[in-house]
Amino acid sequence: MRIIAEKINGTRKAVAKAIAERDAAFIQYLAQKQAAAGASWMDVNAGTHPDREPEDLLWLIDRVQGVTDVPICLDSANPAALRTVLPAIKKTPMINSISGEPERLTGILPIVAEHGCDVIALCMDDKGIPATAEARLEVIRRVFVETRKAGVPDAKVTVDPLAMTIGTNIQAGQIIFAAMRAIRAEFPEAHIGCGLSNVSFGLPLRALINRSFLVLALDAGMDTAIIDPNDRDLQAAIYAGELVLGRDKHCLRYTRAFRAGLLEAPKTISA
Ligand code: THG
Repeated sequence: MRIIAEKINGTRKAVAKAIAERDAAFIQYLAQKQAAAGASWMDVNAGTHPDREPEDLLWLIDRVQGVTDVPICLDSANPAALRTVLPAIKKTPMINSISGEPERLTGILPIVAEHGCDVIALCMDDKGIPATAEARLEVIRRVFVETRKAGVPDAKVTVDPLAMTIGTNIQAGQIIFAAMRAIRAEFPEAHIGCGLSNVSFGLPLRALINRSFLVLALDAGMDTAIIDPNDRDLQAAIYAGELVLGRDKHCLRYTRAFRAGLLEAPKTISA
């Protein structure tokens, strides 16, 4: 599983405060902890102040790059912010995200193509998130027409089918798994990834639901997860899930993770 570490996100209260106070130590603590837990990319999101986003994002990136060389996943829909920070980035970043929305395709896709970035493509357009798996596939087909036209190889695209809240639609899980299987079949070179935060919204014991969702999504073709890599229970479920699905030759990664003490308590870091 490719892991995009989610904790450096300015929509979280503690991170918003750290950005406002330029608390480098806190950001670097999160970066180091997530890197040590095996992050493949470090998602960096400066929050919801469009006027301050370019400078806040640049500050965050400089802090992260000061303590780890894990590549960055730029979580921004703001072309101006992306263009501001790109010259300062050491390793080619992933960009999170484009979608079928025309302004994202015109504003962000050229940046992705120009810099040879990986990119996350959301299954939505200017009309919102389609209700069915088939309609999400329709949207993403149109996005692939554009990424291919721009010269971005399918293997650099991670499709996010956008997991919705099961508490308000008991079919939401099945819709996502069907979308993942259809994407895997039609775009075999592309990656599939999503975040978990919406899945369990409004329900008790959210972590339990997220964990079950993630293991079932593995079987549906998901290979990239936007998660807290320090969540031991979630990591343990991934190792065990990949083992059971036959994706861990000689059970090597599972047994190695066990011996390294990665599959047991403590549950997560506190920040
Ligand atoms: N798809 C894509 N990008 C995304 C998302 C997605 N980026 C943002 C988000 N979703 C994933 N990132 C986070 C970051 C932090 C948290 C959840 C998702 C988080 N949540 C706390 C929790 O769940 O307990 C509560 C917030 C807090 O700590 O203040 O930490 O789906 N492409």
